[in-house]
Amino acid sequence: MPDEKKVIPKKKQLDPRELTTCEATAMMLAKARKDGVELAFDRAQNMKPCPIGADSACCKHCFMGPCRLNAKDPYAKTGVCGATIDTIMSRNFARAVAAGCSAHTDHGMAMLDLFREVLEGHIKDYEIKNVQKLLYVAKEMDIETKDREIKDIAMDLYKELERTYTQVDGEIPFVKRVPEKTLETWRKEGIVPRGAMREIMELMHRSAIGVDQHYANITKQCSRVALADGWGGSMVATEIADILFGTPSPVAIEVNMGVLKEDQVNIIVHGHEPNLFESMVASVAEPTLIQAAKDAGAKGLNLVGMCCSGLEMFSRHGTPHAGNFMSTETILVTGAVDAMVVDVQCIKQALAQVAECYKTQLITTNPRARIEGGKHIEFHEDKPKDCTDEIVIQAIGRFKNRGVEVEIPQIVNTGVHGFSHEYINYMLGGTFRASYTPLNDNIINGRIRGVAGVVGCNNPRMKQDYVHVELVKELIKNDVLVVQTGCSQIALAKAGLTTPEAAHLAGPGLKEVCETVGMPPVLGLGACVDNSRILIACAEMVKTGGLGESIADLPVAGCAPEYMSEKAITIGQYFVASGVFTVFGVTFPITEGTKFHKHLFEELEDLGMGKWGFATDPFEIARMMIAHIDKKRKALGIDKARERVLMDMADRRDMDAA
Ligand code: BF8
Repeated sequence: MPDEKKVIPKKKQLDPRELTTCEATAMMLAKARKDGVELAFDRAQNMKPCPIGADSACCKHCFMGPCRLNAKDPYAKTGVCGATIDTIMSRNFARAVAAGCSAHTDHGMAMLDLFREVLEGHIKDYEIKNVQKLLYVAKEMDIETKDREIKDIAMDLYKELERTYTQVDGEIPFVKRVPEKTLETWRKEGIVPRGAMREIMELMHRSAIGVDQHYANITKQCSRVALADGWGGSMVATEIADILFGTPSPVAIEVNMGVLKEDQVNIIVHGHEPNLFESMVASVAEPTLIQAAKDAGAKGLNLVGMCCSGLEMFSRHGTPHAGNFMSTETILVTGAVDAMVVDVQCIKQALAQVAECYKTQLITTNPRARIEGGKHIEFHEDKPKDCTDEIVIQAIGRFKNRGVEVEIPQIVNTGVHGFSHEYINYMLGGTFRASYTPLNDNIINGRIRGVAGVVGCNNPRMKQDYVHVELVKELIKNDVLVVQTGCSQIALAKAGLTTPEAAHLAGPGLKEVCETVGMPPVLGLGACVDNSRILIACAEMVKTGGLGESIADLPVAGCAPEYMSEKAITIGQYFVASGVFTVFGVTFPITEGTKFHKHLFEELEDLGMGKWGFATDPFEIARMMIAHIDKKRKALGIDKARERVLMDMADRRDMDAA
């Protein structure tokens, strides 16, 4: 039983199976209720979203208000200053984009700081693991590599990439990767990012009272900030993590709560920065700590991940993964977690209280993110194991005196994840002719109808994982290859769709390609910052040829069907600005029938970019994405090829039947 003092009174409660399709989460939600412990699922039932905020019809950027407009009659009144509904909504949207970009770019800058400190010799526990990637990125950035020391090349790369953040004028370095025509559109629209700090600063300025009061102009700066994330901060985070820790390649992983072991010391790492997790890997391999665990009666140390840093770790090391965003509280209900270690982003504050109920220590490690009730053991990159060894010692102490009932749902699923864009290149093209040509050819000949990115969070306003899984099933059934990042891929891994065997659920064309190559129809590409890998894959598809001249020409679409974070809004905006039709589920912070709505959902496409879409039903989302892919196929003149392939397939079926 949990600590009696922390028992929370019961309120309105829906059946767990109405709230999640994850069986382990449902089991632990039921247990939490039995134990009288309230979770986010329950709080969401008992707190309706603010209806004015949900329509983005409230302005609180000055203190003459907050001003409330009526979404049902949006132009009937304005704020005290005269701000219209369009100004108010675009300012609110801008602040979300700025916050999301700040999260990813601060993460990316932290990775770059680590890179510099390693190069300068101040940090000795990490090193450049992937010289090949370093040279590849350096060459792309026009850095001389011939006959030079690796360290000198790396330092030049550091200086070049630092511009992503600090540059006050010019264009961020990774625009070199953007297809020419896409870049032309950005230049025409004045949305090529200079440096992330400058762009975020300008957006915060422009969205303040009395500054930018034209929704279309505010949207331009939103795009500029969002692009500074996707082609800037996030891309740097991905590339530096690959250089320091290795580029992922496909690895079989175990996922779900059954990865916890009752007879071992279970340590969960949940967050976003891979350096903490990398050091945890070193600590749990420490013979003295393994012995200490055994002396405490445990069979060993069991390190597992959750959310995004977990995704980075299973992609690089095959570390087991316990679940996605809406399982981070429920996993504590197992009583089996001896330490939950967190760094930054997507850490629910309530974890501290739930952890306390089950006598688990919630350990914060990052100076940017402390939680009341959590124990803080600060992580310093120059002596990382001081922190992570101490965490292991604390976890062993808790194992010795668990003092709570342990109940682990015995559910383990497997998947194959870790598909970097480099690996897609190699996988389809082979060692000696690595290229995107086979992917493009299969799209042109219609075996693959198009590519969809299905990414992002869980949100307790939706049945956990349901939309992710049904949407992806529908897409692959229609020959759409799915690429994934973030919590979404854990939903699909739990549903068994990230294995090569899942090819039988795909349409005939995609199935044939998957079976020939031996790949799953759903490819996990890593954490949310690794959406940059999807951008690079799109750029490669354009450069390879045959599918148009800009990203906006590609038969691709994106979706975050259960999103909850501001980071997702930023990601959505950078995909839209890059040329991708992007559909969001759950809710969208906007009032329909307004000029700002028309701008985001229609007009951006006329400017040569992508556009936003919104739907909550997975089959409707799939319909919208497939219709868009077909529209692009038609514009490219390859819709006929697809019809021919389908006839071939029908012919083959007839032959088989004969
Ligand atoms: O960055 S998918 S819930 S964990 S925000 Fe968060 Fe959403 Fe998960 Fe990672 Ni991304």
